[in-house]
Order: sequence, then structure tokens, then C-alpha cells
Amino acid sequence: MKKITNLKEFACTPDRFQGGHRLCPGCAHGMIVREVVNATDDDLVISTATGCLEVCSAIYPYTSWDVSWLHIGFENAAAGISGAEAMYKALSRKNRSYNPDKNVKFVAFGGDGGTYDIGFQSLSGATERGHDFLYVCLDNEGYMNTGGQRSSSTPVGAHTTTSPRGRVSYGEKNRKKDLTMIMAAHGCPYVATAVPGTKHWKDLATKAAKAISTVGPTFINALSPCTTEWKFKPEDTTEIADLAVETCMFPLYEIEDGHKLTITYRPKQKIPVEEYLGRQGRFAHLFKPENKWVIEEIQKQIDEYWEYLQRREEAGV
Ligand SMILES: Cc1ncc(C[n+]2csc(CCOP(=O)(O)OP(=O)(O)O)c2C)c(N)n1
Ligand code: SF4
Repeated sequence: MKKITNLKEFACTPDRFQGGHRLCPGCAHGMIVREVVNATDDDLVISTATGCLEVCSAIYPYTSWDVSWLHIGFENAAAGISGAEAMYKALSRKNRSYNPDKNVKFVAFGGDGGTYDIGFQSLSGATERGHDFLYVCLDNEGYMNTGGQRSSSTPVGAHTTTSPRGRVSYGEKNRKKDLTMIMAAHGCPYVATAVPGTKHWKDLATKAAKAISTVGPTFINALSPCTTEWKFKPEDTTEIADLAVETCMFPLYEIEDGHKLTITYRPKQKIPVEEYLGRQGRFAHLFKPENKWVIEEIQKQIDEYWEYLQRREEAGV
């Protein structure tokens, strides 16, 4: 496992996800990808589901990927990477691998649309079959590449083009699906949540290094603030990610062997969720007097979930 020491050293790792891509200014997708691929020195094979990352980083004949890379459908990034991993294993067994001295690792990236929803069956299947890969969900809480529709990861109250705010609607009504726990319930040897940015860069990089070096299916759910559809200024991306953690809207934790839960960052003082919601246009309507109850409901859900995580950690189950 690569040892993640200090930021200077980590930042000097030769990039395998190059600049020049077309992600929007301030997009967190690129930050997360760069941190993940730089968290290992092993050779990589990557599959990427259709979504912002894929359309912005591989516009033929250009590409930002300096590793072996497969573009795969919206629904099957996990199936694609498990096929590549199985082929590599088979060739190695027959002594036909292109370089037997090299360690090759397999990583898939998908948005929340491609992971929580449409790609979930292929992810669940690849996990159940026990392939050796890391799957990273770039969770920007909506289908952003196609104009900002809701997904099953969209949080309560958010305005999206298919859960619009208006006279009779306060935005998204369903609770965000708890995919991290669902992946843990598959018995994955390692699952974790993470955010990009300056404050928690080491948490993400260490989790990625750990997941890549763990044998078997591993999963990281990385919150990916989207300047365009969440509506905040591009220079605020890392601050928004930090606020998600400080409010416990997106708590940082890891689960080993399907059950052993560890909270990897504990805010000194949990900040009220208004601070997070108020910084994003997608929640602006919640601050109208008639929608105040929605913010109270979100706060209640956050408090209950934080309590639940702490109890599980204490119980060690
Ligand atoms: C089976 C299928 N359904 C729909 C589409 C159209 N489509 C392409 S990308 C996309 C949304 C991607 O959303 P997400 O996975 O959350 O990634 P993001 O763009 O937000 O990074 C959709 C609906 C498709 N390519 N394939
Ligand atoms: S729409 Fe959002 S997720 Fe997509 S490239 Fe722009 S900022 Fe990134």
C-alpha cells in the first residue's frame, strides 16, 4: 500500500489524469479522480461510466487519461472492470500477461446516476462475484451531464429539473438512498465515504490507497460538489465539501469486512445545516417561511443518522 505522507510529496506524484479536460471550472470530479489515481504506484486499468467525467475527459481524439482506460455504458462500469480483471487473471495464469512483474489494479468511476440507479445491478453483481477492484462513485447528487435531473442520491429539498421548486413543491421529496451502507451489506472488505479538498485530502487519499491495496471488491462514495447544478461559485468547491462534513450532511467513515465501522473525522462542533444549504442555489427556496419545516426535517434526519453512526462505531458491529 502506498504510504500517503505529506501534501507536497503527494501533489508531486506524476499525474495520470492530466489537465486540459473540459470539466466545468470548480468541478470536484477531477479533484477526486486525481487523488484516487495518485494514491497508488501500481499500473491501473480504469473503466468510466457515461457521465460528466467521461464526456469531459475523452473527447476524441483527445484524452486526459494517462492509464489504460475503458469507456463503458452508463449502466455497466462495474461489469466492464470485472471483465478486464477476470481477463487479466486468466492471462496471468497462462503466463501470458504483458508484464508479469507489474502489479495491475482495477478501478471504476461512475456518477451517482450510473451507480445508485442505472449501474447498481452491475455493481452489485461484480461485488457478489468477488472481483478485485475499487469502485468510486462521484456523487454529485444528480444526473448533471444531461441537465441536472434528480437521482436516488438527490437530498431532500434540492431543486432539480425533475424535482423542481415551485408554488406546490419544495423540491426533492424522497430521502437520499444510503448506498454506502448497501455496499457494506454486500460484505465488501472495504467501503468508505470521502470528500475532495484541502482539509480532508489525506482522508480521501489514504482511503483510496487502502481500497486499492485490499483484495476483493471495494467501494468509495465521494461527495462531488457540482458548481453548475448546485449553484455556487467555482472557487467555493472545497469549502462546500468541508461544510458537508462539518454539518454531518455527509459524514466521513469507513466500514471494514461489511460491519466494522470507524468514523474517520469528527467535527468539533456540528454546524447547523443551514450553513451548508444556504451556500447553494439548489436549496435557496427552503429559506422561504413556508419551507422552514423542510430545513428542520433535514436537520432532524442528520442528527439521527449521526447518532446512529456513533452507536454503531461504539458497538463495533
Ligand atoms: C442506459 C442509458 N440511459 C440514459 C443515458 C443518458 N445519459 C448519459 S449520461 C446521463 C446522466 C449521468 O449522470 P451521473 O451518472 O450522475 O453522472 P454525472 O453526469 O452527474 O457526472 C444520462 C441520463 C445513457 N447514456 N444510457
Ligand atoms: S455539470 Fe457539475 S459535475 Fe458536470 S462537469 Fe460541470 S461541475 Fe462537474
